[in-house]
Amino acid sequence: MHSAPVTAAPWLNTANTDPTAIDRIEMRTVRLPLHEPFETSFGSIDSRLLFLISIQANGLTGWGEVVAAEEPRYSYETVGTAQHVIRDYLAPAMLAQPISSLNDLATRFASFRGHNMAKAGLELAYIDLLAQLTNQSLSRMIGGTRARVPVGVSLGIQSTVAKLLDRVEKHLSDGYQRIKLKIKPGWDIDVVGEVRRRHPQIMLSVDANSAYSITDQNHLKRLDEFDLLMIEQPLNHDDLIDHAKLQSNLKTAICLDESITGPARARQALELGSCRIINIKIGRVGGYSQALLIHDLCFSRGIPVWCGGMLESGIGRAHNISLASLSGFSLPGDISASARYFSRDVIDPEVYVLGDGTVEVPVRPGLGFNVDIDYIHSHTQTIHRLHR
Ligand code: OSB
Ligand code: MG
Repeated sequence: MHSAPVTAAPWLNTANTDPTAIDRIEMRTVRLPLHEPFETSFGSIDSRLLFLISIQANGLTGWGEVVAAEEPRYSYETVGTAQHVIRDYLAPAMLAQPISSLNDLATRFASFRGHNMAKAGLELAYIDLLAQLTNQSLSRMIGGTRARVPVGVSLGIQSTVAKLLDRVEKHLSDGYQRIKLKIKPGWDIDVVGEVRRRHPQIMLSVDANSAYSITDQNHLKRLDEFDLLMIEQPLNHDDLIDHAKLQSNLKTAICLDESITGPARARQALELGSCRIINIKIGRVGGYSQALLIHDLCFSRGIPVWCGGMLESGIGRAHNISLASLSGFSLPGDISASARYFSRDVIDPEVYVLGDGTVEVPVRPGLGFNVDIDYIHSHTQTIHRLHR
């Protein structure tokens, strides 16, 4: 069954280069319009305010992305809180002395509570830099084993079922291996039933983003008849207990997203039986250091994981692809083509989905994509530079 070796990731604890002295950290906000509004149970957005991080050391630039949204809906973090926490706490800790390993950086960050997306943005930039310094791809750096990763697409709530069916068909014909439907009360059983009737064989899942409570148990049980791959985060964002109750009454696997804020929560969720699948987002859990620990925990227990998405630019997307190349990521990730969200991405080439519903894992050193700095400049709203 699970005979392949777990993540090697020796650099987690041991340095494989001389300590890296970071010269400068740059925080930048960039607004990109979305092709079409993205609606979840939180509401609808029609543009994405990206928060990009670049760090400089040894004449190289490492890129990361803070995935926080503008409003504290999915998470309490926002672009504003992340700017504050990075500027006043995390960047000074990062610049204080040369960094000897990811573990060294994660240990410095651990003394500040929460703000996982802010921490992750800096970890991403550090790992990109380290990959360039050691002349290897991000995937190779973290012990990835896949040359291509399977991908699915997350479809927002639409104004009509006909429009949704249209989106489903388009993305199936683009090759996506799994369709995920956002649901909320009033946009659930009938809609999912309609999609299932039209597409009896596809890998189909739903994501409620916490729109239900345990008193909706009988309602949610009706989803069992649609042979779904999973029901993602049906209940409260910080709940594990009610999810365990619900899971014991459902045939369909529950996947937790919002509730899994780190390795300890992942362990607790598995011990309580709150879910059978875990969605790993590097931002939500606080960086590669934490994502790898959750991956390894789940791998050792035979729990499938997959890589979630946060409407990232190509920079965050490139990091997600590398994460999803680890052996435990056995289910399709929310890693769509750049063109799914943006008419033009900040990387070149953009992320493409191949006809078989996979994305190629880059082999070039670092991110594996060129960062289109001119395009970024042209859409930049704010820049803050922090120096050693
Ligand atoms: O719950 O997975 C989620 C987007 C923003 C915030 C939360 C979620 C999502 C998505 C889209 O579902 C995933 C993506 O394609 O980036
Ligand atoms: Mg989700």
